[in-house]
Amino acid sequence: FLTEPKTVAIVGCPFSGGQPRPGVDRGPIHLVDAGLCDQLKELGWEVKFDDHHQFEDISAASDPPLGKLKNPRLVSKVTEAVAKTVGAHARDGQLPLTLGGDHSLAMGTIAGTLSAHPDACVIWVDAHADINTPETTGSGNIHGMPLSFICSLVDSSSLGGTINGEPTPFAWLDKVHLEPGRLAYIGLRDVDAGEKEILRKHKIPAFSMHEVDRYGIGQIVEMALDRINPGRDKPVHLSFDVDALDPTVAPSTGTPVRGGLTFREGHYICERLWETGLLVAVDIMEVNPSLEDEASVEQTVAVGCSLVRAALGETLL
Ligand code: Z70
Ligand code: MN
Ligand code: MN
Ligand code: MN
Repeated sequence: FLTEPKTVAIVGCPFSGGQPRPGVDRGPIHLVDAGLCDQLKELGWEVKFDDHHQFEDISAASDPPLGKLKNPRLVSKVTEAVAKTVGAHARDGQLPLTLGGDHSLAMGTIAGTLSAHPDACVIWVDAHADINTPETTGSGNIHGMPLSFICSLVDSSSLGGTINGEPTPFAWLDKVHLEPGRLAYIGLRDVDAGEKEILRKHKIPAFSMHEVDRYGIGQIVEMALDRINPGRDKPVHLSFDVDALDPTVAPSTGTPVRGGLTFREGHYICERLWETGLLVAVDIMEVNPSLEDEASVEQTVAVGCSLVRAALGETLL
């Protein structure tokens, strides 16, 4: 799916409006400053990186909540811009690598991928399911909801229609649609009751830490691919929230949850997806350099870079 010479387009997204903790917008800056571009050139990639995305700002005063949703107009504007950028790179045969920023950005990255590869499927590596709807969300934080929008689970009365009686700003997502059966999760361990119901209702393949323990990561990745990509012929988008990793591995993230993936399990997922030859887009999300001490930040940023290298073909031998 990628054209030669293989080119990675780094889309730096300093954005934190999908959740309340400041600092996650500095994640992409730290990942790039750690030398990610040179590391990828070292692996033989052409690297396109101009600068981090400059997003239009919408003041908090002109963006009051819609129902429970916080910063809805800002998140919509930013993710629409990301969708255009990621989509343009993907249609050029490049591999868009989006650095977050919070995970609401995946509304944009997956929409962009689908515009170039309509039959793409998604591997979502996360402690959380990020599939709350505007109705089921407890927090109102949109980083806990991107998949409900992408999979068109937001009912038509709210998507492109109204939320709490007001017109929603998410009409640009109306024609974007990922079949829930083309999404698989790995690493879940903090899923809200309403989300569990959604996963059951739509039969979304979900491999929690329990399944990782039971079958081992090698089998889990094949089981996930068997469900969403049985012929191993469809393009794959990897959306990796670093909180999928155990907090001892990636401490500097907004909502660490104990009992996560080991360093190797996280890397194995990336390596195996690269090995399939099907990978068309990668997101690394939720690195927050303002959390924990300096050593933890350095460790988390280094792990983020290392996951990217694993997904882009750094071989062990
Ligand atoms: C919860 C919510 C979430 C990340 C927290 C948490 C979602 N399900 N995602 N941290 N990365 O607010 O909807
Ligand atoms: Mn997430
Ligand atoms: Mn998460
Ligand atoms: Mn839709």
